[in-house]
Amino acid sequence: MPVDPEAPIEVTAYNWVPPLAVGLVKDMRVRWALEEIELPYRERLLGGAGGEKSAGHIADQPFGQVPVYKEAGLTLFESGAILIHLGEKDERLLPHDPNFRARAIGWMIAALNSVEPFTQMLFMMGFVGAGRDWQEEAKDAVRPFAEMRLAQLSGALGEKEWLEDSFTIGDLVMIDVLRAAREPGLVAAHPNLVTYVERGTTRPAFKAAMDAQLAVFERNEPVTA
Ligand SMILES: N[C@@H](CCC(=O)N[C@@H](CS)C(=O)NCC(=O)O)C(=O)O
Repeated sequence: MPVDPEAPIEVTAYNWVPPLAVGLVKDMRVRWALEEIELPYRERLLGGAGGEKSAGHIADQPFGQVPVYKEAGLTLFESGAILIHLGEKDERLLPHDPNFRARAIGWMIAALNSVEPFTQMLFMMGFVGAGRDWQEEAKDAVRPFAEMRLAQLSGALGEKEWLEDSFTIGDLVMIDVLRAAREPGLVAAHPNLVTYVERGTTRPAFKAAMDAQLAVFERNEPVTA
């Protein structure tokens, strides 16, 4: 279990989030990657999501978000950048072969830039549009784009276990994006994506990361930053 208050690596997370975000906060990606490569980390807890951001946090993360990753001499934000950095430490996340590595990074960017914008927009409309008369119309406008991307991804994955020859940060982020796509029927329409998400989320490292994120909320941890 890599959460260790004495560890040299620090990951910033929230001590509280709204119920719909529990288990989905993006420090999960960093926790999961660290668990995969068995690197211990300490947690730095910010007050609840949506609260006021301290100047210190804005200096670390200009958008006031989590995750932030720190190690000696380096403060890094953006989950994708953090995962590339961790992948450079360990080929269990990013293979050494340059072409394989480039394709793994490509898949990670596809998750962040080609799939997540649509799935996340649908997710957001579920709460920013709650009780508004335009909610269903707005979701109907976005849903076909999300459906198209998932159909394309399903075609690319086919019957393969992972997007490339072995599990990489491309799979880690893609699976994290897919498991957050809670719009009914969206992922379920593609049995190979359903089993792909199951394959990722039953990895012991994922489970350990999830337990660590949930433990913070369950313990109602005090803010440490
Ligand atoms: N692109 C960023 C997104 C991070 C992000 O969306 N963080 C959310 C939690 S999941 C957050 O801190 N939201 C609060 C806010 O935006 O003020 C990344 O991948 O690191």
